[in-house]
Amino acid sequence: MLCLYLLTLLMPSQTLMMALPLRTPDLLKTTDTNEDDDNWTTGLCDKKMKMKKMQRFFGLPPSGELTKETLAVMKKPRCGLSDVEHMNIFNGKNFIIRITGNKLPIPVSKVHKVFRAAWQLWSNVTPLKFHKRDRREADIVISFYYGDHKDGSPFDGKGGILAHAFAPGHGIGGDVHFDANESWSFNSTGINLFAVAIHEFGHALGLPHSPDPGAIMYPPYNFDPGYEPQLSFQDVKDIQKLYGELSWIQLPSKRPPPKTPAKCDPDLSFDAVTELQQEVLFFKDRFMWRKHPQFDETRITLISSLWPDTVPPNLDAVYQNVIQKYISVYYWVLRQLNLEEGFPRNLSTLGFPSRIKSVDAALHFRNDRYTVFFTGDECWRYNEQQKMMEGSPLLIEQQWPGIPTPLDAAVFYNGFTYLYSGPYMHEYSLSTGRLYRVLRNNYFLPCSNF
Ligand SMILES: [Ca+2]
Ligand SMILES: [Ca+2]
Ligand SMILES: [Ca+2]
Ligand SMILES: [Zn+2]
Ligand SMILES: [Zn+2]
Repeated sequence: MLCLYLLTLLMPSQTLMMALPLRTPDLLKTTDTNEDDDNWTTGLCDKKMKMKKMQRFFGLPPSGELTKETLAVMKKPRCGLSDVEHMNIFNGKNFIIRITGNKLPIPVSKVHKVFRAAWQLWSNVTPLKFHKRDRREADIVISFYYGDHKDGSPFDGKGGILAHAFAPGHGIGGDVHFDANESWSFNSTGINLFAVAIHEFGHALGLPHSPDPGAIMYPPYNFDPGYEPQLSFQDVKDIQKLYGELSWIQLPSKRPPPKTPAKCDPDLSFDAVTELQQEVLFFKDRFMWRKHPQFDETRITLISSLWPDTVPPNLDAVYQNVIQKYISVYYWVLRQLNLEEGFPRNLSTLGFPSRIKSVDAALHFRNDRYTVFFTGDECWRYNEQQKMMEGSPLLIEQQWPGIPTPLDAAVFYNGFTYLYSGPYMHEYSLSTGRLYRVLRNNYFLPCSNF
């Protein structure tokens, strides 16, 4: 249960909004579709198509333009394999592993332990067996290299490419190389060796990159200190397709691997929903969907792809605040992409009594400059200008009749109020407060399956 956080977004002024990466002039230019048509023979179109493909892969609005946000994703530390690499598989099920080179600033015995734990994750769910040997002929040779190491893919120093692996095959096939210039670590400082090793061993066994942001085979490095690296449901499915399966019962944890939330899941519920500039963001666990008015598609992506890794998963409530000044609370305030100084703070300093440990949802009324917080079957009205709670809480059912409590999330969108509870969202008129429709949560994402 990690639901103690309230994340508030500040959108102070129009000028600042324009400076934000989510809405650069570049992005706005993409509505001009004629440019695409005019240039399609010149190769520019091809470039744009590639950019769009890349943006889709990472859950960004597929504008085809090199936006600041796209650039940020491209600059993230990542694996050196191209996302369209053709892969094959090993014939056998028993692999000899050799670890070479002792030139590391981290203890070798610990490195070996990390590698063993990493390949065990793969052998836990398949009939594959790994044996570490020091003899020369090995299927998978693991090495750390500086810069150019004569395999046609030189490393680039600290940052950028972290490691690469060769698809299964003879000789260099199945081998894994780590960039010795990285600050490898066993925790969240620097680059976590365990997380990268699991990913690279996946390649060594024949797995390509996965577009599932919850998969270990997703290309950008995204170690989250609150989340132990592990194979996701998709990773397990993919490796079992290549080498055969073991049942979940044989898994040491006896628990099925974590599944990335799916927008077509009829039971899908949200942790929080908010407007952010022209977009609507839907949060779930470590993930979010971004609905942009210019693009029909909504792709899932990691929350950490937009905000710093310090923002926790399983958010309680998120809202975009148009007023600049803030008070002390146990919550998170982000200005643009950065955490505001002094946050997170205690929720009680907002004026909540000590019995309120977390909020379920928040709704920000920008014109009247107040925010409604939902807790259990109550709602609290917080005056953003005077920075104080207004009076006692009211019962939610008095304000919004027909909504089951507690709520999961709340948002204004297209002139309506949407309150989320379980797999349904309730659409209320902004002016009359009347309940219009009860819809599936994925109505806006959308899911075409039903
Ligand atoms: Ca090899
Ligand atoms: Ca590097
Ligand atoms: Ca919530
Ligand atoms: Zn990779
Ligand atoms: Zn190499």
